[in-house]
Amino acid sequence: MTESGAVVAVFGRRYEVETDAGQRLDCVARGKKRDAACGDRVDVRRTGPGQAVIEAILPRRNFLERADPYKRKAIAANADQLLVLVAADPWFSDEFVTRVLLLAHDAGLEALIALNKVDLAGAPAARLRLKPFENAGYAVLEVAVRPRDAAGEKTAPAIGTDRLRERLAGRATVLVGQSGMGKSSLVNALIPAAQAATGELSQALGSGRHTTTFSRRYRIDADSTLIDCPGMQEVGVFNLDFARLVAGFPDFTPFRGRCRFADCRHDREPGCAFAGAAAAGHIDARRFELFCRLRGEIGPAAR
Ligand SMILES: Nc1nc2c(ncn2[C@@H]2O[C@H](COP(=O)(O)OP(=O)(O)O)[C@@H](O)[C@H]2O)c(=O)[nH]1
Ligand SMILES: [Mg+2]
Ligand SMILES: [Zn+2]
Repeated sequence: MTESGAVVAVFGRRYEVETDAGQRLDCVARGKKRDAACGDRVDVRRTGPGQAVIEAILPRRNFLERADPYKRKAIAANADQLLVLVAADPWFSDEFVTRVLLLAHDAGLEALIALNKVDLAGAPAARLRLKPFENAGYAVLEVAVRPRDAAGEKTAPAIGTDRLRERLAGRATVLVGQSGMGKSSLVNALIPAAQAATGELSQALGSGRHTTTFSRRYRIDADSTLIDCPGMQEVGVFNLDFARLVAGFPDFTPFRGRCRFADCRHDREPGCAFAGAAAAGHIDARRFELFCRLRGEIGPAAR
């Protein structure tokens, strides 16, 4: 007998499935079913008390994944949007942000950026670093999910979380960010029962070093979920091809089809409209630089 449910956590090769009857099962998967991701609808068959095997992954509305030349890695399935968390401190990588936004676009997810820790002195520099993304049309929300008070000790009330909650309401959101940006703190602010291990805690437990793939879907309310993907450091885009890479830079759209050569790779060819637009400041120079870097990394996209 099989039962249906949803994958609510992935730890390496173990999957936690919540059945439609509300039971949590510890599951394993074989073959193709190993790329089950948080948010997947699955059929499971029980093998013992609280244990089951994933028999089938049901058709997906969408699938967010990353890839390097050797391996594709599932991130989440059936989500509505992606939330990239960056922070005023430590310094975030705009390349990381560019990569995840690209993957989200390719998977058909909406995307938004949240700048956390705006209580810290690094906020103005971080804002400046996000300008190209705002200009490209991405929404940027400012938050401080776990601000320090003046003494730098006790935690002060969170800032901006109400607006963020509005953006998450009624939707399935994938949360990504480099480590230290405040993902666990955000999860704890939105879902008090979550008790995700934050920086200090995971350091205290000495777990800062181990890098088991791990993602978990949290329920904010009856129709809003948040999928936390803490272990994501490298974001390969090898699963994209050239056309999909170009499509993933919405701010370049006005210049598409305007290059001298129809098959322009936007790589120093004469009459390249992208390069021209970047030189003239119509396209952000940094965005174009990152585009050029990623162009060297995409694969043949055999799907
Ligand atoms: N000042 C300040 N610190 C924060 C804020 N949010 C999180 N932090 C701190 O940033 C560190 C990393 O947070 P954590 O949630 O573990 O980040 P994660 O690695 O993305 O899960 C912790 O020491 C948090 O207390 C904030 O809004 N303001
Ligand atoms: Mg964390
Ligand atoms: Zn071109």
